[in-house]
Amino acid sequence: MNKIHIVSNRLPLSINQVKDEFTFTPSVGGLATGMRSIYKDFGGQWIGWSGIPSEDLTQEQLNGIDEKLVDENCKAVHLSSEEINLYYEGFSNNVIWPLFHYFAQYIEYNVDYWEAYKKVNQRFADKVVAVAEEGDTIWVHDYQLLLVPQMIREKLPDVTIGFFLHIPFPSFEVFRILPWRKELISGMLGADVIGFHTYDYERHFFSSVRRLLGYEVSFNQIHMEDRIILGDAFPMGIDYEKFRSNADLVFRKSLPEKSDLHKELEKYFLMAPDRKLILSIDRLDYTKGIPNRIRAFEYFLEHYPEFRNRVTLIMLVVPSRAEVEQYKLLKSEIDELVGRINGRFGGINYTPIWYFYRALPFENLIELYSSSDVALVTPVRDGMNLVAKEYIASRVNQTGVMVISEMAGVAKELGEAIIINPNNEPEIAEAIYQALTMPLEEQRERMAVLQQRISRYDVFKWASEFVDSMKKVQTLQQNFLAKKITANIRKELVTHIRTAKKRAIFLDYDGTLVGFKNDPQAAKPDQELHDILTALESDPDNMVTIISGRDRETLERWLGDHKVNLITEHGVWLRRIGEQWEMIENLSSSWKPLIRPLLESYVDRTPGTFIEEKNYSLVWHFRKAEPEQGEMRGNELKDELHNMISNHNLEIMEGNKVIEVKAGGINKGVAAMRFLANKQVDCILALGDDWTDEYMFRELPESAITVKVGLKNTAASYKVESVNSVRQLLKALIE
Ligand code: GDG
Repeated sequence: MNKIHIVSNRLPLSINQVKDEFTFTPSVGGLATGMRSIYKDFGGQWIGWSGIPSEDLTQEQLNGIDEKLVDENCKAVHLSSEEINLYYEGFSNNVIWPLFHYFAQYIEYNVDYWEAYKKVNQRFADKVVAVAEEGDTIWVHDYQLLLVPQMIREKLPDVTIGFFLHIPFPSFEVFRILPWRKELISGMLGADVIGFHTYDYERHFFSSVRRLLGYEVSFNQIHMEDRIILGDAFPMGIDYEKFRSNADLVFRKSLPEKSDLHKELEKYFLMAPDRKLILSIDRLDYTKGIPNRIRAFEYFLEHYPEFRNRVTLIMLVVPSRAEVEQYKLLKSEIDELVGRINGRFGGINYTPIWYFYRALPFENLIELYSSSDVALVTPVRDGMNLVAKEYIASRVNQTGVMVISEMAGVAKELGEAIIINPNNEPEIAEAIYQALTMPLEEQRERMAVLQQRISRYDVFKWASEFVDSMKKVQTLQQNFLAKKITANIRKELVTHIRTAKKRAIFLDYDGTLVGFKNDPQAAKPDQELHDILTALESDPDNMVTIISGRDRETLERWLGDHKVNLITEHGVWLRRIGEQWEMIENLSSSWKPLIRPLLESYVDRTPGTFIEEKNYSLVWHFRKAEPEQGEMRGNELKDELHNMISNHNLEIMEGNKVIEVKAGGINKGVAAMRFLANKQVDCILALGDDWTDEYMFRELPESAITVKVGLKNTAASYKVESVNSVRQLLKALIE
């Protein structure tokens, strides 16, 4: 693998200025730690904002920073205060953040924010384009840069791009609210691998892709016109060993070495050994469920009076976005609640809530984790929540209880924790009680399992799994491209076909010669297609056959005047040029009354679907249904049909948004071979787009040139992207 470059809103360091001198302090956050190994090992650059508004510095100073950053393998994107206001505070934090955390009421719909977001995303992408070379891999991070993957792809179509979203991806019903929803999702789809913390976020994203852009999603792959994109869940981990070893040190420190906070904590327990501490740590944010937590604690003290004077909640709230109105209101609400509870239950020697509104050094953080009997993490929405994992890693003696909100991504990995609904205050109070009274043995049992899991999938494993996926997707794309008909391959194929003396050409109709329409009767041949067919049939050495799942009447009406053979209903009927229809195989339709009621029940229950009746088959069409409901009902129907037909000579065919039940024993492959029997041809060309055409690709002799329209796995020897590329190929044959 060539270089891997990282792109994130901030560089992994902060820049300190003393007069004209600049020094760097490395960031210690999870992302910086996890990525440091990746971008250094793979010799890449980190592209991000420097953290200083550009107008605060002269051009000379900016150049000076850029030069110094070279040694750190970093490239700065310099942003002005206005850009930060509009792109970062505005669109990122006042539009995407509330929307993706289900706080739609806080969204500020402001076109200036959106314009700045696009402009700044383009600045990031341009910086990447200036740095990256062909064959490199680029890993873009988070909600501030959703448009960057597509912007890079436009300039560097052949690089591999990964994107990881650190916050939740909301359900389609919420995501659709945004006026710029399609642009955002298209921006993300510039990537080859798209990662989320949980499978739920992943499936919400797929649902938006399907509904807004109509791309097919099969398992965890999105099939675009010219690429395959992998979506997957990669739950981010922490630097487990760092937390474990530092927590280990806390217990070994002599009294003089201990911090003031640590001494205070020890004093608290000295006053009464059966005292307990509950810990919560978060940034000040409405997603974190801080007021709920305080109210639940109040409810707990009310209902379990025996714990008054014995339990303290330590709340570390790190200031953030202090100038934004909602955050100001939240801060006053918290201040008020804390005041009320401390006033109500506190005393000379007892403060129910110790409230720190500031950031603390790492050492203090570890002391808090080590000293607290319970961690109470109650966000109303949280992408992952690393605090929960850090608490678990810091419990070196394996005691302690984790209470976690089911709305945090991390809850999926913490089956042994006490899981609560953050909006249910009595339930949280009950969980606090359960945690405080949990026998030590049970605590150890639960904690041991949690620790094992969190230590195995740490931040380094997370990063390397994501990198592995970016490698895997390269192989997938290569396999796809290997079969793709490029301009050169097309030239060779055309020469080969034209030198043949007698050619059999099999053409599927829908999805191959014409695009899909909501109403199947609207997919009539257009003038261009008529012209192509006329030119093809005018060469007596071309034997053209349209081979389709359509009924006889429609194809005859549309193409009857051409000098082409027609094979319909997936091979049931054949009309040779100038002759009458004949049946390729004798079939029965006596089964139809048994199957029709089942299909009708699906039509009744699934708006937009309908039944098409052919001579020897019944088809349920769901193209006009709501995409997800159609897919879901389609899967149900297939299942029911399989059970029903097991003892009958019937087949279920799955086409593009159709499920067809037909008499067994005949398919396009059998039909094509019957048609070719006793004919002298020295070149066979067959084109088709769906599952029913795969029979043809498999049955035809190996020397046949078989071409699949679309990206999916296929038995065909070649692929083209679209109906348009099919027409280009056919035109090249007749030119
Ligand atoms: C996003 C998503 C997702 C906190 N206070 C102090 C301090 N911290 C450290 C913690 C922890 C980190 O900050 C907070 O991590 P979170 O996971 O809670 O949230 P974010 O990183 O803000 O946000 C989130 C995450 O990305 C990763 O993908 O989990 O859901 O919102 O590491 O230890 N560190 C120090 N002093 C403090 O006072 N030193």
